[in-house]
Amino acid sequence: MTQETSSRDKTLVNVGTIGPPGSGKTMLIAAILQQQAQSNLAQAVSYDAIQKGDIDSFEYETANRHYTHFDYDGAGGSMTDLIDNVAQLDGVILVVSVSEGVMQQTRQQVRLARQLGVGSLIVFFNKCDAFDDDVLNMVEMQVRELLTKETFDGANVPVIRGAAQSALGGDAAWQQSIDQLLGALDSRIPDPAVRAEAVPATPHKKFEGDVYLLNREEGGQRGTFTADDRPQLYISSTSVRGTVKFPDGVTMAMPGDHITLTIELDTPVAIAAQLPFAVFAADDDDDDGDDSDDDSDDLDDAQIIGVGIVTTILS
Ligand SMILES: Nc1nc2c(ncn2[C@@H]2O[C@H](COP(=O)(O)OP(=O)(O)O)[C@@H](O)[C@H]2O)c(=O)[nH]1
Ligand SMILES: [Mg+2]
Repeated sequence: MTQETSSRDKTLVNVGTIGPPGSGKTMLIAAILQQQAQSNLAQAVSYDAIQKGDIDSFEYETANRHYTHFDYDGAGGSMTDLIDNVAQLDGVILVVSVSEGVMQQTRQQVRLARQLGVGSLIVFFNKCDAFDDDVLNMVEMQVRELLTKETFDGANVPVIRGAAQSALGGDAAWQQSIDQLLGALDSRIPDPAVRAEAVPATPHKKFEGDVYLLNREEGGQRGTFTADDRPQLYISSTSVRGTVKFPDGVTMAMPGDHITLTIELDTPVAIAAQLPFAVFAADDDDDDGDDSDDDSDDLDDAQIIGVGIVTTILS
């Protein structure tokens, strides 16, 4: 890029795309890169190249900002990716395809974003090329209702009507939707304050956490969650089994509940207050002999139960 001098002074902003598989996240990244490449503000990467999955973040600039863009694929395991670096995100782009509308993964990811403290959320409403205004209005209303329900400012969240594939294909009208999206990122995501120094994480086994149990619509469990469950926790990029203790007088919790849990991990993990984590149903039939606890592969097909934040380290 030939922007070296000016780019040095640009504000660094991290964003991520969430949204169900097939909603158009990869196409959107390709379209943004192509668009900004025309003004020398990015290097274009083809849809096929992005699709290979070897690149985990993408860089582009606007007049005053340098964006680093992460893609979260929306499949079960990628929730763990979002948990891993949500603390670095300044804003999230939720991609909703008009053809599918609000899906279970949409609900789950919005809930997760909320629980994990994502402040700025912008909706890219994709595949608008294929539908008329009546449909767009109806689906947009569902999206705003969902956001309101999840305590985002549903009425005022920017919903950009776009078509990533058409923009990528060179359709000037839809390329404008990419400009609108970038404009919304610039204006709606506040300049990041100086990032707080991360509290050094040291190995601990026991902590208290605030947990939200996802309901069925969000892809959570059907039944109750009790102290007899020994769930699989995903925390600090580690998958580890744990024992849970409920608050005094509480014996179980239902999907949709918020609960304070005391969690004791089977093995110590480097953790600190404010760290996000996810709770999965343990797969007791897992006898593949893979005891590795330093990756999330074993959680790809696991049933997610809840998402939480460490509040207090106990021991
Ligand atoms: N009609 C229409 N289809 C689109 C558009 N963007 C993406 N698609 C379709 O949706 C499919 C999935 O897109 P992709 O970006 O791979 O979705 P991802 O799984 O969210 O990354 C693509 O193969 C396209 O066929 C669009 O703007 N309009
Ligand atoms: Mg994709």
